[in-house]
Amino acid sequence: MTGQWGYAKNDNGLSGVKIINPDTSGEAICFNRNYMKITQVIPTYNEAQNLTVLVESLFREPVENLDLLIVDDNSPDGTGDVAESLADIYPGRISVLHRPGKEGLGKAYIEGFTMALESGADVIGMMDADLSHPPDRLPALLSKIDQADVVVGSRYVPGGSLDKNWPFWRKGLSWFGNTYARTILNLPIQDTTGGYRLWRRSALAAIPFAESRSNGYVFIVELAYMASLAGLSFAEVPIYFAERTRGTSKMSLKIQIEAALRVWQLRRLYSNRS
Ligand SMILES: Nc1nc2c(ncn2[C@@H]2O[C@H](COP(=O)(O)OP(=O)(O)OP(=O)(O)O)[C@@H](O)[C@H]2O)c(=O)[nH]1
Ligand SMILES: [Mg+2]
Repeated sequence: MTGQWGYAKNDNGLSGVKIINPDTSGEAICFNRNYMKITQVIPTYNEAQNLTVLVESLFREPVENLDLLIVDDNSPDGTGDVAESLADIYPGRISVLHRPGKEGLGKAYIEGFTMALESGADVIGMMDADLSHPPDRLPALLSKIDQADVVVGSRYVPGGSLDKNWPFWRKGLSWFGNTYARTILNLPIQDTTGGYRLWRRSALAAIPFAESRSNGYVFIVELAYMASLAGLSFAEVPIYFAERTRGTSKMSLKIQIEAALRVWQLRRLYSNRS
């Protein structure tokens, strides 16, 4: 690199290196992924058996400047303590947000996103802690962040798929829930319910995520809806979604009914605003 250089941010809020070339007295800003600070927000509730493997897998990936923000809702199985031990093992790379009790995925993400933005992250990620979202796809997701505001790890684009051991009816149910949300809200992505996503800082800051009152995974749908209404751009990267092998699912009939009804509510809510 010749000439003077220093850190800079482009219009999208992505950090890069600004090179001032004395020969041409021009400026070139090359935005290099190596200079972006990436904060992956990971909500946990009873994920003590999964968290260590997840963290080790993420840090094995060739992603510079990756740090993790674990948002634990006082899990009875001691996930919060596991998170603290991991923070000691990887100093400066893991923050842990301890919340007093289980309040749902939406509230955990709202607090996590707020903290990640305050800490100056350039890219803010979201993913489940149960290893359903493959850590080794993080570099592929990141490779698209200079092309789109939001990058979605997708089960429903060519190359993406659901757990090969799921019975036909379960795959059908997942496909139905996904298509239902996409059709009713007219979303421009194939995977509307999957929570493995990366956001440019400017994109997350542009949507009113903290106003969401969605609780279960419909929060994920609401975020996509907010992004779509805000005119943000999306890219989808195929992922294989594996069933959790350890710990128990937090999915319940109540959460599924909330999702089904809430999608219609969202449409009414946001059409009244515009
Ligand atoms: N902090 C926090 N995390 C939660 C809460 N509920 C779920 N999670 C976490 O959110 C992620 C996704 O969880 P769910 O959407 O409930 O899905 P799941 O339990 O994995 O269910 P399936 O994978 O569909 O079987 C996991 O990392 C959970 O530990 C909550 O109330 N608070
Ligand atoms: Mg899961």
